[in-house]
Amino acid sequence: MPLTVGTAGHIDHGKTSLVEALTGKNTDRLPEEHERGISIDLGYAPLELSDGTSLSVVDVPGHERFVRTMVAGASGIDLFLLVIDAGEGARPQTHEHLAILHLLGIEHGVVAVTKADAVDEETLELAIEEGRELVPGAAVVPVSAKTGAGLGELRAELAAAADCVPGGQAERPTRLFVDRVFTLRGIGTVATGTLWSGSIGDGDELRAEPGGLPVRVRSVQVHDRPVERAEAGQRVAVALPGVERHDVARGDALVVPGAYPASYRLDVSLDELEPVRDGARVHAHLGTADVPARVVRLGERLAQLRLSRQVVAMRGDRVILRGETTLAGGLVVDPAPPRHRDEDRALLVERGEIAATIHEPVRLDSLHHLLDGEPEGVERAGGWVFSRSWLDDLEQDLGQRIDTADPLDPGVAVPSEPWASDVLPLLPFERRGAKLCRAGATASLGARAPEAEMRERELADAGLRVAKMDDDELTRYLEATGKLVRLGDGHAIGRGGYEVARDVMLGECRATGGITLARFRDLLGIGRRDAQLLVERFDRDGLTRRDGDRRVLRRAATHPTDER
Ligand SMILES: Nc1nc2c(ncn2[C@@H]2O[C@H](COP(=O)(O)OP(=O)(O)OP(=O)(O)O)[C@@H](O)[C@H]2O)c(=O)[nH]1
Ligand SMILES: [Mg+2]
Repeated sequence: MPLTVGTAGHIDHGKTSLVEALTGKNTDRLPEEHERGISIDLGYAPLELSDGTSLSVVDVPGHERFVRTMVAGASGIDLFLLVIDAGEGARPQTHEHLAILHLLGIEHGVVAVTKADAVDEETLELAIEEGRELVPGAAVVPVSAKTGAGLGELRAELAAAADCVPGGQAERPTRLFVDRVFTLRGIGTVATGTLWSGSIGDGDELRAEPGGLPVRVRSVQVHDRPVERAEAGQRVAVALPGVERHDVARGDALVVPGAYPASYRLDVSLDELEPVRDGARVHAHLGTADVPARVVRLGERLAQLRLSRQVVAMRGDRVILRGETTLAGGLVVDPAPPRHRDEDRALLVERGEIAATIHEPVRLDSLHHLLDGEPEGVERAGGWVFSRSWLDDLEQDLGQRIDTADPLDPGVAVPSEPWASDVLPLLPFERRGAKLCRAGATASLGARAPEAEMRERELADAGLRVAKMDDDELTRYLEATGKLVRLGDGHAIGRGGYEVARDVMLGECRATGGITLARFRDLLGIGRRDAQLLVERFDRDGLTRRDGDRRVLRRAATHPTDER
């Protein structure tokens, strides 16, 4: 099983020299690194051990300004190689790096007390003792990169530590956190990174998340050597044909489509080095991503991280929170939680009681990162899951609103939520256009029936005369039951009157090609305002349109069978 080992330790303590002594490769490749004699960016080298263990070494910078780079390098490693200068002993970044390793859950590794050639026996003993106290449980090996002393023992201890690392990453879906992107002539964009899980090979169709950019993988290399497929734990370079250099960046992840959610929020269980207050603004490091974030405390131990960019996480991932210094680690409990400040929910999710967190509908496919298969004890409709009690509440609430709705116009607006079309058929209501009613409900007038009848008679008696309607409820009822036709400005006309007026208009238009307002008024013997209201209604009904001072028929109304 290929594994990645990451260096750690204070600036100038000899990390890069030790990696070179072990692997033969100088991992400082930037000119500035050579000029200043310090590491600035991450360096990589392969290390084959005599027992066949193949390790990828990630060399990290020790400078306090580059701790965030160290975090990017240390995320995803399996083993640590903590380097302590025999003459100097542990210094600030020795402690900070060690704390970060702890927060990342990296338990196995070796301590190298280096530059052994440069100190006397007693000083060396003191440094070894300090190493043992600092990292109980790890082998502490005195070495010299200069003379090569101790390197054999260091290799053996690395092999022994590698044996303790649990496997299992190979079975998970592919996820490669990108740490470098560059362009090679003739090849195009190349991305490198450590393969966290799964495998990657020529022709694989992946997504660069969080952007969701589809990519097709070409020519996979492990430490500059072409391979057919690379496995979890390996240091990988892949060509991405057709992808622009700036479409992918450090912090992105190449993943199997749909296997990991991209999310602006993470629910985490915190391990604090310093108290992290509610609302604190921090940098959240996950994989090679480094994202400004706000901490929303959910209680003693749990928090929701609100991120300024999406990240691609899964349950069990480790996050490092930093301000000026390293503040805390977080174990991801929910990689794509809803926006909430609900400790109970987070506690349930942490315990794996996912079904208990489901009330209103959530998409089933949004849960697959929290559990295998389907949650038990919840209702399902289409792609949605929700609780029985939520559905009962919905039925009750809609029922109540329908019952108190206007009896003349029964029903309530159909809920517009995305689940509506899947969930509403489960309820005993009837959908009529944009309304939801009790099955079989019709408009009824109740106690106002005599009043409505009287109004209806008045309108019928009025014939072609337009009436002002001042009772909105009655008007709507009479309209809904086909007794009147509404005109503009709060006016209406009885259905019979409307039909006579319309027929007169249609007859004239068909005979002469159009009708003026004056002609229409004269033919009906009504006032100018009433005539005006009527022709406006004809316009609205799509029967007529204006043409100079006349109304002419719209095409749909020119044929007699179109009359309604
Ligand atoms: N005498 C002696 N000097 C060493 C040994 N290892 C490293 N050095 C010297 O220590 C200095 C720092 O070594 P580096 O390997 O660059 O240290 P580093 O930990 O990688 O430093 P950063 O990456 O900047 O944190 C260099 O001048 C090395 O020559 C050693 O085993 N013996
Ligand atoms: Mg270095």
